[in-house]
Amino acid sequence: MKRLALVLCATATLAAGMFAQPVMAQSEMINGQVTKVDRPAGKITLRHGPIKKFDMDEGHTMVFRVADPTMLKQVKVGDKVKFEPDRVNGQFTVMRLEKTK
Ligand SMILES: [Cu+2]
Repeated sequence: MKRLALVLCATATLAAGMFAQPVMAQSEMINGQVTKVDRPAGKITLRHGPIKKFDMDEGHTMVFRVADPTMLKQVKVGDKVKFEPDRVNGQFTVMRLEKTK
């Protein structure tokens, strides 16, 4: 029985290692440009480059929700940004937003 526990432990460690990869991919920052800011709705429109994890192979313009409405105070139309997109309750959401120069 002791041996079985060891095997299970090794399997769990392996599984944890396998999950480390997607977590890394989640923090990928995407380049974009702000084309619209809708503060009352908590939404931002971004022209963005490819987002592999959403199978968006080509850049385009789309609307995102923001995880925190205060993010929208930091940017205005025309700003170049880096952002971390994710899907929250099925909606494309900006988790992190940084202005770039
Ligand atoms: Cu898109």
